[in-house]
Amino acid sequence: TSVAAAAPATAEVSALRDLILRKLTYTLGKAASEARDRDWFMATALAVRDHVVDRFLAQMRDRPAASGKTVYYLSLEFLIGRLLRENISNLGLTEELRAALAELGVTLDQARLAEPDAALGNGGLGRLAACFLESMSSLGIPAFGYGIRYDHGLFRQIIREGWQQEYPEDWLTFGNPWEFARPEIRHRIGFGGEVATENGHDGEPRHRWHPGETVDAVAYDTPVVGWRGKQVNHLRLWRARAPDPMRLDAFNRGDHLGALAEQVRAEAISKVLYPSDDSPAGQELRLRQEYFFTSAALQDLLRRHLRAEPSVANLADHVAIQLNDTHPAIAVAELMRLLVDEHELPWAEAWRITCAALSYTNHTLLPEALETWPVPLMERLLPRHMQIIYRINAEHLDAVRAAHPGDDRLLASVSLIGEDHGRRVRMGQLAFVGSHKVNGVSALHTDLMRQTVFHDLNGLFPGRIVNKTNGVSFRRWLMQCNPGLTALLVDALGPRVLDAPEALAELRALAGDAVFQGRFAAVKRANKEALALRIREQIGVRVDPGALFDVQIKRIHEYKRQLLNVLQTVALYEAMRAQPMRDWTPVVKVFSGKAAPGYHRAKLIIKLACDVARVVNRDPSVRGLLKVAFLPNYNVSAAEVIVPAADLSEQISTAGMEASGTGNMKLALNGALTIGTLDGATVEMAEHIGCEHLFLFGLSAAEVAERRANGWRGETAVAASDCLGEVLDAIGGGVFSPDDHGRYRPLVDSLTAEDWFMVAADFDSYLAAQTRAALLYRDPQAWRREAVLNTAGMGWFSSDRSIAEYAGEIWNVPVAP
Ligand code: DL6
Repeated sequence: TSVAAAAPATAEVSALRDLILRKLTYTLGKAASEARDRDWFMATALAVRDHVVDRFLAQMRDRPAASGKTVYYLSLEFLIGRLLRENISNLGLTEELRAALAELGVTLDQARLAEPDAALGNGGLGRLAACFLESMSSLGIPAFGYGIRYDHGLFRQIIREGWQQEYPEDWLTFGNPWEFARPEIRHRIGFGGEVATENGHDGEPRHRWHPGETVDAVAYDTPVVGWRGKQVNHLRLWRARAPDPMRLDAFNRGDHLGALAEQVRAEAISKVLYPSDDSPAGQELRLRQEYFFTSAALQDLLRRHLRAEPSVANLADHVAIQLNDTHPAIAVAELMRLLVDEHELPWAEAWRITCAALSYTNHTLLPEALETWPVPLMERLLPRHMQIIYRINAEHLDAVRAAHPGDDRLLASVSLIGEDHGRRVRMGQLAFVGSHKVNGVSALHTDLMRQTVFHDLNGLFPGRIVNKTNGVSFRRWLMQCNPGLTALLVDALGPRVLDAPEALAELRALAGDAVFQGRFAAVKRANKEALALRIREQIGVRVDPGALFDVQIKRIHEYKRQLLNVLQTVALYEAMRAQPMRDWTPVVKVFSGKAAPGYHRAKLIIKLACDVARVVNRDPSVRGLLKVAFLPNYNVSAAEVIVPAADLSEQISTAGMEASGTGNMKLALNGALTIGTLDGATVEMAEHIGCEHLFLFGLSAAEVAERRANGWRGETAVAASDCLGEVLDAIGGGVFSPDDHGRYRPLVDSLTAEDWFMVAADFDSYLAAQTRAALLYRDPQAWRREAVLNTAGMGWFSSDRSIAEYAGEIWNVPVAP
């Protein structure tokens, strides 16, 4: 059932059916009798796309109303997943389409599930960008998302004997029906070469960059449909093309490979998504990707601006450019270059425009993820930008010196060039200095930004740092992924809940109502049955849908502490074996997530989870009361099945390390109870839901910092714990790895030594929280009440709220009422 499940009008259904058939026949060249699911998906998507084209073109054509401002959201990642269900739901076409396909003998699910999952992102940062674009359309904010059209998105994960293996992902193999190729929208991107200095007519030297190498950025546009089809924005992704398709002279000489070498080098830029979300590989290709899409975006928006305005002087009145992390931070230097060198503005005026137009979102405090580039690499690849960065830095440091004479520590700390590991350009500092606002993504994260990485810059530019707590699209993460719950909410609260998520708060009055609880639980049960089926089909493990579904789905990273969850699983397993006849709460542990390919520790944690699963799932002495499932190839589409089925949401990062989290929001919105630390946006969730309705545990961010400063060692926690020692002995001694007894020794040793991620430190407190959860689950009424209260408290975490805050405080654009 869809959200607006009124009976579809016959005429519309027939028109849609005919359109799909025409697309199938005349665009795809397939007979209906021959068509596979994929063909039906393609034909359907093309038909749906026709419904948005007019509004899509209107965005291109019309000047934005009122403020006259367009938002440009620059992001190296857009984790969009599948679009069919989102588009038809936002257009209110779901029932028409279902009926139209039925007349063709096809189910909506057949077509829907044949859509590839567009994984142009690694995790939270990319998915946030996708939710934000949809929210901008829904709020009627004219916007462009700019990114890269990767040929291959995030790798496909296969688990072979417990080990992660990576395979290329192929979302474009059969074509992408949503996008419009725009070969005529093409910008030239330079690399390398030299900078010539001439005398300008005003006596100022003029710099001209003569790149040694050029690549073309070609646009591909995907419509982003807002809720109720209000506004259709652009996701404009750039593909790298060589200006010349090959060296014909070399080809004719018989040097076939050599003839194509330049093309391959140029086009490598948009070949593959960089598969890490936590560390810049100081690799040239990554820097090329960053500059490539940033330059294309800025050239594009300047060209659009100049189509309507006589000059670039009023650029900042018409554009707001949001830098999603430091990946597009080179925009500071590139916009200056375009304004000063190409449009011949005086430096000071260009700087004023640049700072007024740009703003920057920080998404992590992990030191390894704060991008820096070696100065020699920058000088070679982007020589003019390096000159510009030097000048920005010189003026910035002059101002600091004037205000704080003799403070060399401060100068070193706020300089755009770091000297610690060779001379490197600090992209975070560059983005900070060149933006009028810098934001963190949760209240805690923003506070920590002020106290740590940007402490000194915050002192120099008070008020520049603001908080914008993340949110998620309720269309995707409630209405589309959980139609059962949505129908129940509409029934209980009225259809306005679809447009006004704050209405969810009214659920509180129903939390104790046994009838409502029963309906809420029935929806959850159906979703759990669907997940149980998926688990059986994917990995052959049978699970009981009546068990507590305890879910940890996210990138695999030490700070996210999947290891802590595995340790507790082992503790529970051992306890069950020791007392087999106790009245245990049946539990299914669901893990899913990818590790960066070079992150060996994270891959070892996956292997451990799989080894534990193998032993536990086969052990008759636990009588099926504990099952462990590691579901391979986590992606947006998988999350859409797992999130609605979760009872317990694991948000157990080391406090202070998760900037925000957004999975925490999706799961709670769908009625999962959170077991978590006071980290990221979970802190604010606890405030909105009521902290007594979460299973909170563990050290606070301040306590973590204090332990680290005082040379904490995990062995202290092991000595104090009743069972941690046994758990570590079992894992370290090879109980779960009989083929390689020493496999997990390094993992275990790190927990007894430095225990940087406070896994040992938090273990007992986590175990106690798990016990509280298991006990509560035995009282279905009490559990259901909590589940309803969790959904009720989540209205504030809509990405519409986040975007409205960006619009008001950062972009200065109005939001349609
Ligand atoms: O802001 C979106 C998302 C947060 O919810 C996560 O807490 C955070 O880890 C993630 N950050 C990254 C950082 N990658 N880089 N650079 O993905 O952002």
